[in-house]
Amino acid sequence: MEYPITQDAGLEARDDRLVTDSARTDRPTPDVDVVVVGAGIAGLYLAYRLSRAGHRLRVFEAGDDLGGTWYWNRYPGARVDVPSIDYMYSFDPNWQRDWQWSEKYATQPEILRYLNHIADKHDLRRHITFSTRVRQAGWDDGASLWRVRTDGGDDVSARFVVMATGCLSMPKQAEVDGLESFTGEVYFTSRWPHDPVDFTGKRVAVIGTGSSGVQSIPVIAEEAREVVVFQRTPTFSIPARNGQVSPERLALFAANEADYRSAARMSPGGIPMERSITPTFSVSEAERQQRYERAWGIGELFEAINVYADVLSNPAANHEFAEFFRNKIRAIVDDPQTATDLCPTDYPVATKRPCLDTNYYATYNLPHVRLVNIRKHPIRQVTETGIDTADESFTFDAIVFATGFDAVTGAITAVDIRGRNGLALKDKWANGPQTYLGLTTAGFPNLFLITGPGSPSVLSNMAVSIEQHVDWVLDCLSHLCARGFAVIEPTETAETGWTQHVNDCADITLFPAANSWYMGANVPGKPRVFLPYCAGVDFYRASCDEVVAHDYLGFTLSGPGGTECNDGVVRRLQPDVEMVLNRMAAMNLPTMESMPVEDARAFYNQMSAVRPPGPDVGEIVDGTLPGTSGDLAYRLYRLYRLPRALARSSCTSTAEVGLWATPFRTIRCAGTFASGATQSSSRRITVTRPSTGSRPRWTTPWPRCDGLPTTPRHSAAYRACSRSVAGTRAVGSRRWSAGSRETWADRTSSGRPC
Ligand code: N01
Repeated sequence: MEYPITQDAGLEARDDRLVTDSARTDRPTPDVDVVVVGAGIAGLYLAYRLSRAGHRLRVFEAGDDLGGTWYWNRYPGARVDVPSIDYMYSFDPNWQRDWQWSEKYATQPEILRYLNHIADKHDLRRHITFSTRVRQAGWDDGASLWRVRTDGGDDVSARFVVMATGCLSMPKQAEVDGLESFTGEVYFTSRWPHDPVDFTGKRVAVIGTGSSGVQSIPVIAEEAREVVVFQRTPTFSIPARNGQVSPERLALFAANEADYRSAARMSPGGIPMERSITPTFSVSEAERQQRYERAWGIGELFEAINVYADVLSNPAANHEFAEFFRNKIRAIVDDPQTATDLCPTDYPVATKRPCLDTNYYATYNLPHVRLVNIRKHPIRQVTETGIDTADESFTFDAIVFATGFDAVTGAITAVDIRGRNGLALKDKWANGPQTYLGLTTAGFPNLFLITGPGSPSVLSNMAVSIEQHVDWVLDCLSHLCARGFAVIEPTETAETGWTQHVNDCADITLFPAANSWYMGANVPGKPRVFLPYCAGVDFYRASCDEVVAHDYLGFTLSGPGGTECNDGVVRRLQPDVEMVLNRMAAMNLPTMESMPVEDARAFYNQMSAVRPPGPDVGEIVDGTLPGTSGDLAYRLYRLYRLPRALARSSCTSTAEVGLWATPFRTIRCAGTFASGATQSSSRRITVTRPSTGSRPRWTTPWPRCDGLPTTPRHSAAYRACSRSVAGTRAVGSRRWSAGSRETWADRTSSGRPC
């Protein structure tokens, strides 16, 4: 039995397998196969792929025209911060025949022209209903379809809904008192007027110094009579060194575009780049300074952050890099107090999105530009004529809010999405988003999220991540059709496992240390959870591909012909183990199990040597977990210093002792028995959090997992890794690159000693 995907009468289907006759099923035929919400970069690519595959679709777009982010964010100085030729579709072959980027970092108008060019070239507009906001989407379980309502009165049924709403599209509120009394002009960078704004001769306030503020302040200062910047948190910004598109990059394209695109897809950030494997303190200070200078000079964000392997995990390494930045700021800015205020000191570099700028810091040397540090001089209110701080009254003709977004989840939960049993997505995510692969969420069948929380999204080149997600969704629809399924939904097990993996990855980095929009910390009341997946585009893609290769691991597929579910967790290894293995693979080292134990131990010691020491280990507790072939022993080390994320937690599980010391809140054991059988077992720790607004992340019981981790190479290497780390028997201890935690328990086997 096939589910009723029907052919768009006006389209020639490219993939005949997808086109089926709805009359052959007894299910109600929906109005369309797919509703897409949003006509930005993701919505346009969905329109292209879905229409070419013969699906009937409707795209709803709240804006009066296409472009998403690039439609709304028209503020002065708005540009992309990924090189233009990397920030474009790869599906459009021979693009150089009819498109050329004029600059290394294209302006907003040029990117919008590009998106219009693509839409016209591939005839995509006819699928889009503009000026229409999707208000509600409800899953009808009986009919196995979505019922979608818009503010334009549309009531559309669809087999699938795809949220292509963008990660940075729901603006934050102004959050200042008295704005309604201001008689001058008010602008939001995220909703800039379409008509030109002229600041010539005006006194302008800018609130906010993230990417939008950093880009717009120098341009506004070129026109305005006076600019006062109200800064809550200073930013790290590097010079963009904009100009012509790099001839070297164009040459790479000309040589082999397919290879170039493929390298981007398999890179850490979605731009062809070797992942740095050099730890900061493994080289001399002179070499470090040389590399920092290169990072500052190259004018590319991803390259700069990639300067050393441990910038985002080793506090000491991060501190040194941050100090290099601060020295640059001090060297550019003339007034020492302004320079001090512009130097970020309360979060590690790159844990808030760094900026690319043109003349940002130098702008503060202009006589008509002034910085107000609102941590020292808080804004009291907006008045009729300007802004009052605690100790000064300012008069302005215009106020510009560059105060950012309710990022990643804001635009999704703005739609009233109701899944099975009427569950609202907003309620499900009240304590933080839970997704499987950032693409789907349990209880919401046939709902896809493009670059949703738990995927690399905002940490990557969005163009590459969007294409990967859309391609995955299209492949999934083909699979469902080919196998006669109508509905796909992730299991709780898979979702819990992935959500934990996303958090585990973040927890071994410095990201959680910042009050960033990555953490939801910029929106009052938003749960403090790290939203994107930080292990990289390459590793993420591998996970998505593995899920498919294992018969849609972690998904339930159902249809008239029955139900199929290969339940499981796609990433079981602790991320630091994964990191070691991936680094070994990058260095083309033999797998650990193929090394003599001494070599493996030496390798591991060498890797540990470049990490900072963790805190002292306290109490040690032994215990066992049941395995199918016998008990597995574990040893647990209790820490005296708690990881930051758990500092306010209390433990309520039976295995309380030491549990809050374990970075991953899971006891895991794995063993190889005399019979040769391998098995592992784990128990999830129950941690309740007394504070409000935090996610009850650790209350779900973890299913006992028998068998090996999914990747054979990893499982073998993991056993070898544990074995060699532990010595001949037993107990492993490990240092964490974040330095704020030390381990825990490793495993012993009750079978053959390892
Ligand atoms: O927003 P932001 P953005 N009172 O959240 C401050 C992408 N982007 O629009 O840090 C006073 O970064 C806030 O202070 P704090 C890019 O990914 C890309 O600038 O919360 N101040 C911060 O300084 C970027 O990261 C480009 O303490 C308040 C600023 O406003 C993301 O979009 C260009 C405040 C907001 O900075 C968001 O950037 C633009 C308040 N009540 C954007 N509330 C490219 O280059 C907030 N702030 C492609």
